[in-house]
Amino acid sequence: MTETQKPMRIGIVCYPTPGGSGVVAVEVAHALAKRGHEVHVVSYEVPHRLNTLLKNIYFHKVDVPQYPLFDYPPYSLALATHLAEAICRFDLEVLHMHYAIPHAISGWLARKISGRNDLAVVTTLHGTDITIIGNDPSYLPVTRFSLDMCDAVTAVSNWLEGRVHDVLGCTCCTDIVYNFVDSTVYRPHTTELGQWVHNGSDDPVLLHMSNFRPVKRVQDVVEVFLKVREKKRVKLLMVGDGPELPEARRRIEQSPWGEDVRFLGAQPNSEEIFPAADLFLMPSNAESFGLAALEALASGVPVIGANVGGLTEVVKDGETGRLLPVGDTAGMAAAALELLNDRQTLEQYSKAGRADAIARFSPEGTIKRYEAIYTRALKRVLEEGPKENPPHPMKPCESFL
Ligand code: GMT
Repeated sequence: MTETQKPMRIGIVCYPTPGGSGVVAVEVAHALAKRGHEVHVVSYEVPHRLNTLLKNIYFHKVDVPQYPLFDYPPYSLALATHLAEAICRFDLEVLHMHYAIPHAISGWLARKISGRNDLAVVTTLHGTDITIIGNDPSYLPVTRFSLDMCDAVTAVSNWLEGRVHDVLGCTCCTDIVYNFVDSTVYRPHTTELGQWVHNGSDDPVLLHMSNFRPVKRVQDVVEVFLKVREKKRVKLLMVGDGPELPEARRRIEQSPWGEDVRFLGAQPNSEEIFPAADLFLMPSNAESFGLAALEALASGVPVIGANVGGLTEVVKDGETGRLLPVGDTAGMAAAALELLNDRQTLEQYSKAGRADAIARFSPEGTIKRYEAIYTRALKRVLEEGPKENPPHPMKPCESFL
């Protein structure tokens, strides 16, 4: 912490599931706690990766009561109530919401309920909260309103920042704060898993790790593997779970190469998995950042992916990986083969990727950015009070009716 940075009491709200936004929120919480801030994490389950044994970290579970009348229990209201309680009980100064829906509006409501006009509400946008779900006609007005009423809004890439204005029509000023990686944790090293996967052979390993949702284009991962495997002995490691998993498994089992693929399911220690790979595959339809790609780079694993969204800001095409058009599995397979057949270039990419991850995505730099944003947001709210009126009052029929 800088000498002028005094410790703050910060509430962090996130999804507890293994997705990137929850992982980023928890890593931010850990890093803030290590820097002496008091951090209160609020969610409906203990988030994946949260280490509550760390000094300065507290976890508060949101209970969502069921009632026969509720087909859809209102989580956003239960969250607002729990947050208001936490604001008062722990005298929170800042609420940092990760993923706009529904967290941003719950934060706004919690401040109203608590009557604490000196509390700053900051929201970090992660991707589909703007590009897909936040933009759905049923949510767009509330997404726009809740972001416009925040004291600060951040986006995880330049690309996503552009979408805030284009897609939502928000005029909120959005800071770009890249996600980060701890390169002392994500680093090239020999792992037991690597030895197990190689199973005594020198065959290179392709890795895919995700939540296996359609946006990840997992079937393209299978396609790339099959195309590479026709030309070269390689193995494929599939890590994660989700709706696309059964189909991927079926296609692999029907291919002649089933023996060369391992499906590990969702795993907690991804830092032990990346170093086992030679290349990481991320052929997604959309990525506002691509945290797993960054973790791969820090682990010394070049990325073969799609040239979409914020992924182009994380992976340097031709230096730390190769980015090709979405769906170009032939191009991705060719790029993978080119690198695997040229160990010297692969090594060069691996070193460059790790060096770039350390240089551009360090935890220290990111946390200092967040501290500065909290301080600025607090100053704003203390001097001007919470915003009262949205800059874009909704017009009749503007949304969907
Ligand atoms: O936006 C989502 O799809 C969910 C979110 C998550 O919780 O996994 O993923 C997004 O946030 C990550 C962390 O900032 C980014 O690394 C991912 O690129 C982003 N996913 C998409 O844009 C599809």
